[in-house]
Amino acid sequence: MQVIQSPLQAGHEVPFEVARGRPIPPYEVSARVASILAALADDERFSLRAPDGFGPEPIVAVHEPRLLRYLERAWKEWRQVGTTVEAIVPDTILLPGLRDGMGTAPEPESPSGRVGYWCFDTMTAIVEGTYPAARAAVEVALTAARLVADGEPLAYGLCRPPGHHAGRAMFGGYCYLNNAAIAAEWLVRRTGGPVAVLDLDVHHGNGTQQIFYEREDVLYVSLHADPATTFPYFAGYASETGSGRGRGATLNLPLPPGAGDEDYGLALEQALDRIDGSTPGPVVVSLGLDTYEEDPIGPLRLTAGAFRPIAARVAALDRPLVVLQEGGYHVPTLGRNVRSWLLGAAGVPDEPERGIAGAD
Ligand code: Q9C
Ligand code: ZN
Repeated sequence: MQVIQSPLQAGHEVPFEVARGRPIPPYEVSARVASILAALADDERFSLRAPDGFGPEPIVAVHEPRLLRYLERAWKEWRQVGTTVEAIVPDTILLPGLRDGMGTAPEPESPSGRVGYWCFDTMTAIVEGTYPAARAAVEVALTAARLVADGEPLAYGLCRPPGHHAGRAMFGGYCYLNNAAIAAEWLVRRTGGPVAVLDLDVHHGNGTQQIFYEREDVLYVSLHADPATTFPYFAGYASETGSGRGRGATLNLPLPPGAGDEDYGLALEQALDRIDGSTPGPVVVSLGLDTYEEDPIGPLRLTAGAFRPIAARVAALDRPLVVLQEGGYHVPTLGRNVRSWLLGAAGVPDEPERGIAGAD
């Protein structure tokens, strides 16, 4: 199986995230990719390759062009005003209520104002290497999509930073550009047919849902921890089912905190039934391993042994799969869990797991 990855991801390393009012060490770190690459190394079933270039067109097909311009310029802009900044984080965020009844606000001119116009949280800092990494993650996703469109049954894009929380005109949740949505839209245009997105990250993919909410040709199906108690809090409820022409083309399956393999398996069957009943086309999988029981921020409790059978169930859809990396923050086991998932998706029979350096 082809594994697409870019060394530019390592240039995105934020110094902290602000959570519950405090700066803390970031969870979304490049060591995550090192863990994954180590687990896939020296195994001829995985062929590593670099992404191709696609240019900005597939990005602005799903994102507001001014968001892309903002991300491109943000770091330079802070430098130009002469402010010393370790990382760009908003302190004043455009909550819709602020403009209630008064129409829209213009994009501010100052760097401090601008970041709060585009970014919805305090955990998604911008550093010098952020934009190149985010652009590379998109190329990784599109290269995986192209391989699948050209006939591969399965490709894995090791995207970092992740993407599913980034919406049409906003970013957050460790995400800047929505890799999965960009790949899905590219596939719709390339194949002329429908595409499904199966979001298995523990957090609801609010950005992906938003981008396709009124679309009937992109089915969005997500299993995630209940947003009533888990980020992103403001989207991912079961009552959200799409609107307009997209009515019925969004399916949210929230799970209570603490849910384990069995509850998850039942919800997965519902998710797969929905996809199975839709017009055939490629499936973009937003693969988060933050459903794992040891994940430091995910409240679900999947065991390591669950990932391979979950992936085998997804593969049983018998549709082309573009698997894209989203979250997963228990670095010592992340690579092993990704590897289990990919082998399950590829239909490789069960085998004794290799030891993981540092994990046991
Ligand atoms: N400080 C993805 O998994 N909130 N994003 C974490 C702990 C942000 C997760 C709370 C979670 C974002 C792609
Ligand atoms: Zn997540």
